[in-house]
Amino acid sequence: MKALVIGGGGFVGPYLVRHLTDDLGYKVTVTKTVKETLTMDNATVRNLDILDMEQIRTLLEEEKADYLFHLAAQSSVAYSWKNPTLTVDVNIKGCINLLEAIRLVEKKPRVLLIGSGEEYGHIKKDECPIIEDNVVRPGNIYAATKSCQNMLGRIYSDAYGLDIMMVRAFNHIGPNQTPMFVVADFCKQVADIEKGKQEPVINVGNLSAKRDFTDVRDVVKAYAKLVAGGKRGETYNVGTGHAIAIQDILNKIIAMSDKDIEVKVDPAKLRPVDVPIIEPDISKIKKEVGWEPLIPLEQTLRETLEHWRKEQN
Ligand code: A2R
Repeated sequence: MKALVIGGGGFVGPYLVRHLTDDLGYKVTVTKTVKETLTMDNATVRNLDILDMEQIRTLLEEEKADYLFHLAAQSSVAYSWKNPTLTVDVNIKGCINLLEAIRLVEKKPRVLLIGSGEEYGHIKKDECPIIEDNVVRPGNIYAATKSCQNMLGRIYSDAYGLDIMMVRAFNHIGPNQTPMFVVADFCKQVADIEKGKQEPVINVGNLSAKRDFTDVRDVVKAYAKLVAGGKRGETYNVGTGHAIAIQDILNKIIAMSDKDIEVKVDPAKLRPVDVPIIEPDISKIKKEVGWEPLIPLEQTLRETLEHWRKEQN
């Protein structure tokens, strides 16, 4: 099997590529942006800007992949408030460029579009755990763009018969994630404190929000199973099925350190709108492709903290 990973220079890409090559034996080409550095042992790395449709078309014609994973995105909710135009460009225009290019080439891959649990937005109490057919009420700009991507995927699947599946991935975490995301941010701050680079005060945003956290190594296995065995035009939740308060995550990380750490709310880390709870129902993906997460949260948190401790050295 030949797989093409678009936007593989970020957090998830290298984990996905390693799973596809090392565990599944696929031949893989992965794209990154010009400014990124990415070296993968068993995969071909190419530059791609998804805002340029001709570049995508050439890539598809040359690669003739069986499976395509679309990871490229402006993936930060916080940054989407700061730069909504870029977020809309990359996440919506980039996606339509990709879908159009696929429509126009002869060898069409099975496609997995990576959306987000954020798409559900303002979830009502009785809607949790949330199923894929629930109404979506995106609560931020990133979520709105991912929801639009999901609709485009469905439209291209229905109108042109393209073999496209969509996922709504809930928060995924692990070593190497940028500290723009909450768990990496907390772990980095704790490692900085341990190294004496930061006062023993950890700066936090909204701690009451409840989110579902899955290890990235479990998440990429879900993606591989879905692109191979998912149903055309369908959307699948990817998560653990159990939301946890950010406060509890913070407590677990602090408990892994022997430093006495104070917690301080930093207004700069509070988002303009926050959604109180996001928790998925994962029975659809379990039933249809037999995936479920295996790595316990404590292990992921420990390994992420270890990663940041090593970064200090
Ligand atoms: O912005 P950069 O240079 O870090 O590159 C990001 C890339 N990307 C692009 N690729 C091609 N053409 C563009 N115009 C473009 N703009 C951004 O997408 C980055 O390498 C990649 C996304 O990686 P991360 O931001 O690290 O996201 P992550 O955590 O790997 O999540 C993968 C997917 C995303 O669609 C998320 O929204 C979703 O899973 O949760």
